[in-house]
Amino acid sequence: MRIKSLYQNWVKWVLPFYLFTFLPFSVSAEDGHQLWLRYQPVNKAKVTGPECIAAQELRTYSCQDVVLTLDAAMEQDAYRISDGVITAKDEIGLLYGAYELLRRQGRSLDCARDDKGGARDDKGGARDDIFSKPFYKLRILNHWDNLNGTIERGYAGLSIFWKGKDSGKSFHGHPVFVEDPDQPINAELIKEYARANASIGINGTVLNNVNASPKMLSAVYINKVKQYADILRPYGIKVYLSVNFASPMSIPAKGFNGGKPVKTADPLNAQVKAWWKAKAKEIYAVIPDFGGFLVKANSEGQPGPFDYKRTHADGANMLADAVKPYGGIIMWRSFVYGAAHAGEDRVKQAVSEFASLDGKFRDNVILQSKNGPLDFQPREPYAPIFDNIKQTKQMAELQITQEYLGQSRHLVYLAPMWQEFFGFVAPEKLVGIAGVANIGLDTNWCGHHFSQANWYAFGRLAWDPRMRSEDIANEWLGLTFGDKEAGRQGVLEQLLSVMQRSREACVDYMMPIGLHHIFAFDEHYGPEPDGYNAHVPYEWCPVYYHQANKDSIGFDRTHTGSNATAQYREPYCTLYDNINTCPERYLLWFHRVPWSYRLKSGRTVLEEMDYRYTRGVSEVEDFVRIWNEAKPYIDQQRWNEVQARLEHQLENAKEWKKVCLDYFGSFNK
Ligand code: GCW
Repeated sequence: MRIKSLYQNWVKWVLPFYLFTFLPFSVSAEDGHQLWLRYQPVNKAKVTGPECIAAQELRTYSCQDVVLTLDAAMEQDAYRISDGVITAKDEIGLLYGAYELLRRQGRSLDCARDDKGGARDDKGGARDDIFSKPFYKLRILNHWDNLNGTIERGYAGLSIFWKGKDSGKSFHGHPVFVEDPDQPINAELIKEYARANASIGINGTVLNNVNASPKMLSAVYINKVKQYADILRPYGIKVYLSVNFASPMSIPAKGFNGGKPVKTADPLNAQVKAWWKAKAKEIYAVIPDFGGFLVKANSEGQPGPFDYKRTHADGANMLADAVKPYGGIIMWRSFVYGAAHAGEDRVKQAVSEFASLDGKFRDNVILQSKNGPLDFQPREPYAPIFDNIKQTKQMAELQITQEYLGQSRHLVYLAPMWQEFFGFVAPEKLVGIAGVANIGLDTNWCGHHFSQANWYAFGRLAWDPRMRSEDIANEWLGLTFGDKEAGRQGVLEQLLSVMQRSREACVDYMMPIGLHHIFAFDEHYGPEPDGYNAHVPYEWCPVYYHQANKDSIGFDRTHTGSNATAQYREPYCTLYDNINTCPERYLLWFHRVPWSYRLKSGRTVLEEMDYRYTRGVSEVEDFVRIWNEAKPYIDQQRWNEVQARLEHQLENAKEWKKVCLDYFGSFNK
């Protein structure tokens, strides 16, 4: 009784008061699930032309009438927008054009702002003549998702593709999940995922971890992949799978040897070849436009051709032959170390292993290499494999998930780093781009609202690697936080500055002047510069990378040391080899210096570290300040969530500074 009357009073008196007082000034609640696609239905545009997803999207969200037309002479995926007419070769091109139109309109999020009822745009309005075509044909996300639903290096919850169940066992206090292929797929969520990707031009997705389970290729999972392919296809997205090179040894292939596996995975063995051909046939029978395979072989314990004294080319070509009749491709990763060239400086091993194989790969094999020669560090020099491979097709692999850049807890915008990479490796050298996804089941998809910007930026750069990181950030901010309110523009400019500075800040507070891989073991989040463990490979230990002792610090990779500099093309080879010309941002990556060494600033190594770590921390302090000032302009939930993470980032930055200066300072009394 009492509860009821309290409720009635609340509805009668308190609620109207709140509504009256606060609603006009509040910003609507948002949880980030809509990503950069926060369009509100307008339902007033007349859209004519072929009936397709582009037409549906425009009919719902466009402020202006649109005519869709097909022109068979146009290039695949290209579109033209001119005076309210979108032209493309097929419905996918129309879809890309539609999203471009909406992107331009969405920057203002308000039809009424344009007096003619059309899209408002900083560059002069949607009625401009726009022609756009993707730079790369292959714009692919790589999901490191395991069949039991966990994600390797995933920081936004469990997998959107694979669901596991609790095994009842635990490991280090965490429940152990096992595969559960009986669980239905979440078609609605996958459709949202498809739409988000199509809106930024992504046209391929690898659905499982490169540390691949052979079970991925079993019939029950192929059936699931087919279901995904059917949802993604209308959005122009092909599916690909990571494969375990030893799959023939444990999984049956339809029509092969009565369902019996093979006793070997040797790529030159006739049975193995036949198994892969049968498997390809089985897949393509249900997914005729299946993209192909991604392979991590002889790396970090994965099986590969080297187990049979065969080369990477033998392995890749055997798979390439299996998918060739169907137009499939093989993306073969060059991220290898500790196998054929164990003991060699880790950053040299990819070139050592692949350079002599250049030209020996089939034309449907693409060598996929990380942007740096080590492993997605906050800063690395570019990977010299891009200089050494000349006759084989190459793709770059970028990491969207921030394994080494604060994961989904730090605000770090990655596009400036990727842009830096393209400054060394001309986009023309590559046939495609892969990005290790940062997507999970979290409501906001990426864990951190600002991590969505990295997914967005990846797509935009895959479409046009010459886009400036700043322009991409601007677009994303406008779409993600933009609104009608006056005064917001100044805030967005401040946030743009935060994004643009964030990567450099991260380098400063984690590993300035060329320090690298000084992360806590395995989790790769916090600092552990003194990390050493006799039971793991030496190249997993932080001390391997800085080699600090009482006299000096740094890894000599010049001609007097490991000679990794010799793998670079000129002028970089000479530039990096000479300490006087080597950019100081790579100092301790390439050079070993006495503690008394003075940098161009006049500071000693330790003084410079102190200066940089301090600068990194104060940058994050400034990010916190800016975000606090942005509060009136950002909806509450997203503001709170970002604020909590920024506070955490600041604490972490201070910890990095303290741990690293204490440790390195201990050598340099
Ligand atoms: O960076 C390392 C990661 C591994 C990852 C590996 C790779 C998928 O720590 O988790 O494994 O790279 O790229 O293969």
